Amino acid sequence: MGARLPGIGTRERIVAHADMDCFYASCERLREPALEDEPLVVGMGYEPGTTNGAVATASYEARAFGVESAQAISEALERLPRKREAAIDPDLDIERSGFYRPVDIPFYESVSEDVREILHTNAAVVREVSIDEAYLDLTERTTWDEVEAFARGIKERILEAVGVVASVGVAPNMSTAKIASDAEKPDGLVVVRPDEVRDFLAPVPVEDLHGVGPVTARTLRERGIETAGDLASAERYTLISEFGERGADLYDRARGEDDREVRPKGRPKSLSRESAFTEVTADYEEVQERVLTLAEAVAERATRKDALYRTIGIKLVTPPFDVNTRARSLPGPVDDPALVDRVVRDLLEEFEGERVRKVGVRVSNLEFGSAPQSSLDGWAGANGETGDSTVLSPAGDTTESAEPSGQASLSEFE
Ligand code: TTP
Ligand code: MG
Repeated sequence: MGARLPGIGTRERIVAHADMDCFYASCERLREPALEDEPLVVGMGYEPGTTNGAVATASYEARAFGVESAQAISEALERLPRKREAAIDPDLDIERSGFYRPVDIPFYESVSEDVREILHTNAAVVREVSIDEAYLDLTERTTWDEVEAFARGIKERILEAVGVVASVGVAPNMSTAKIASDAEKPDGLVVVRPDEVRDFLAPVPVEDLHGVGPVTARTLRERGIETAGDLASAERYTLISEFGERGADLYDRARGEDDREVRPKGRPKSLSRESAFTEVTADYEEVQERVLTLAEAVAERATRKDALYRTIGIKLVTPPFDVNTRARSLPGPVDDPALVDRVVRDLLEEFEGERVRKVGVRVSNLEFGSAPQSSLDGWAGANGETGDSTVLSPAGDTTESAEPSGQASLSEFE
């Protein structure tokens, strides 16, 4: 698409990017208000006897101690000991300690769902990117003169109705909006008008650009390119010869040129939930209860999304880190929570007595909008399947996996 002439015939799109602040920590504070304003770390592996976990996120108070996402939990504990340790250890300063809570994805998903509802009410198009962020096309809903107040309204509604804080960035395109939402976190609201895009981007370090991971950033820095401004004034063809088509994208985005439309995500191929035990357990009842809770959540989600499934599967991670998957195919697509419960119980039986680290449930081979096979007995003749070739990915994603939608979504996860 060619360059736009500002103001003539075209109206710049108004794109917002919303990203919740320290999302998992904010969720924990919803159900435990005493954690408000406290250093709070959400992660795994901090309980005595467990070691190799990582930080999922840290509240901004905990970040002040140097704790951050993806850090080894041992390092986090060094920087910010647990409050309960500090209370009994005279060598530790209680003022320099914090609270630790385990990750609870199903709960965070439910909070995320509430936020999404508000986003959908306020924008014609919403592209959900992860559990706590989404792009909104606001072009039809507001104007450049009014968008700041409009975006503030969205933030207020999220805070009032859900109780979490969102940072929002507004710009004429997705890549700039994403940088804008990050620019004044926490509780940020940054509007970058069309004529301000180049100046806004110029000082942004290359690693903060959409699509630049650590490897690309290092290569760019070796070439003396440290900011978006440097990229924007580099030679386009040099970037292309070095990085291929991505070089062209980088160049364009550094100049604030990004024509991607905000489009809803493609339909998921599967719906899944997983959950890890704080400690490995061989208690079959405990395992079964957890699996059935997940099964119920997955079936409920499928119903809500009008998804019919032809395959129901479970996953068990056993020590050290063996991923076992079992799945059963049904003769036809169904939406039947009771059936999910039965199949999952059945598939699980073989693992009675096993030590289990983590469990998951997935429905797949989804169909949308067609009539379900009404019979429960549909699955009586279903063929059992086992093994990884079925549906559960060993990578263990905790949410749904989406169809590629034609957008360059890879860069969003680099
Ligand atoms: P982010 O939006 O990257 O982080 P955040 O919301 O905690 O903090 P902020 O946006 O204010 O900087 O990720 C959203 C959630 O995803 C986060 O709360 C926890 C989870 N997460 C992980 O589990 N591991 C990770 O390495 C990262 C980056 C996030
Ligand atoms: Mg966030």
